[in-house]
Amino acid sequence: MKIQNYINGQFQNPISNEWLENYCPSNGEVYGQLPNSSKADVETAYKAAKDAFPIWSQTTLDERSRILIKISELIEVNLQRLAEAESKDNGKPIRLAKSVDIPRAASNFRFFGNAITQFASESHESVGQNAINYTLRQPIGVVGCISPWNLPLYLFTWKIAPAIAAGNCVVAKPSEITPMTAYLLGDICNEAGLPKGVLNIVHGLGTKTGQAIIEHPDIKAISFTGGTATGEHIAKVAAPMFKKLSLELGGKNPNIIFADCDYDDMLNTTVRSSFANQGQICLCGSRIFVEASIYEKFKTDFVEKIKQLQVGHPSDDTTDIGALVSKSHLEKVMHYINIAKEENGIILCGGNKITVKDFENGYYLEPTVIEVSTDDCRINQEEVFGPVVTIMPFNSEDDVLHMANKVKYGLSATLWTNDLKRTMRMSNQLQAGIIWVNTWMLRDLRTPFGGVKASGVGREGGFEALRFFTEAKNVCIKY
Ligand code: TXE
Repeated sequence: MKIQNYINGQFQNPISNEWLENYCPSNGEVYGQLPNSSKADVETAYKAAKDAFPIWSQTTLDERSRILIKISELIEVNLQRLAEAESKDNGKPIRLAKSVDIPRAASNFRFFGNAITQFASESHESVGQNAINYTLRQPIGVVGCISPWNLPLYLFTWKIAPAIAAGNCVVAKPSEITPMTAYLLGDICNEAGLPKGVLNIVHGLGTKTGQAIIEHPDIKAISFTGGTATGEHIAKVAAPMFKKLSLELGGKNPNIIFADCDYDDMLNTTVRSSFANQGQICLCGSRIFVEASIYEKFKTDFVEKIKQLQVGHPSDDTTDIGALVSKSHLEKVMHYINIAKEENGIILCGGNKITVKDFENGYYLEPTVIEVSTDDCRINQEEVFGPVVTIMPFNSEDDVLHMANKVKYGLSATLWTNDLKRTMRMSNQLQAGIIWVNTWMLRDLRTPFGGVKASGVGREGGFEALRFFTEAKNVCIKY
């Protein structure tokens, strides 16, 4: 299966005719090729986007909205096909792709198709000066969207939908590790009547194709989700050109459990917040802190539940944990498990690669729970991004708050308690962009999404995303 670039509404081979191999994580085999696009391909995509911009930016909100909602509907019509493709490309259980990834990709288009019709700008009357100011929110022009491999179509559309809703034209690059559903999106956009050139999808390596996007002097804004090191690099390249940047980066999120929580609800949700998508979600709660009085009980119950999780082939409906996304990622996660052992972490369950019958070369790993006695160890400070969590007890609110904040990241935090005053105190003081209390990953697309510290800059979601993808221009009229 050969994936092609989608430029100016058409599918094209890379100009150099160079290709990369696409691996299937569940069996370790190459099952297709994707373009190894160069600067020249990015330039072609840029030109298509630039040419489409004058008309698209002047297309009525009603019409833009209609097209985005049509794309959303077509994603729903193609749910099964897209879910199968996502599961095969990424290794995630088909159940998850069907219930989360693809439905949320559809929601992204529907949400921003509706949101753009409600997006309003401000006006300020300068009282006593006989003047009125109003703010225009104008699209930026050609923007770049670069997305990662963990939630491929979901995060790809999370960027593209607001960008085009706001009237921009896009040069987008999905992760080279999971290009398939972005490729399939091209046909859907054509069928929905998205004018050619509004969205251009260029496949290839981050260091080559991605680099050409971020270096392009006329791509004026970059929305990126991925690793913190890559985010740092993008910021350095983009800064001298004064590009607008939205960077959603890594996390090392605390999951803080107090004895007064609703225990069963907490336990079930913590299984999910630890291991959903093989732990490869930037929002996963990878550091679990449990109040000392319930620590031993939690430890026993949690480990028992984790041992019941089924690791298996992603297309099997009973699979809870599929394959990790790539061989090198599996090795990275294994490396961290070894580091934890060297640091005297106690492996309470998991820790080993798994061989799934008939798929012996797939990238499977047991869900792993590690007990740590100190918060300073590397396994508790660095992002692993796999099916690995640590647990440790805490004695007081102050102690746990201190440990929760003592990492370089600040994406999300989860808090389990029924004490309202504690909820308020801790929510105010936790250093994170997103706090969940007595829940996890409950998403309302109107809310601001993003992190602080090394988890990034900027916010996506709702009108925040539409503000990011527009320039505010104030007009002052004296009368
Ligand atoms: O991500 P990269 P990787 C974390 C996680 C993971 C680590 C590395 O800890 O182990 O990052 O993952 C493109 N210019 N997260 O290496 O490289 C790349 O092609 C422009 C957290 O796979 O950051 C891909 O499309 N683009 C995370 C995208 O950036 C470049 C999700 C992300 O890949 C580029 C994924 C460059 N120079 C990993 N280099 C989250 N926050 O959800 C790479 N890219």
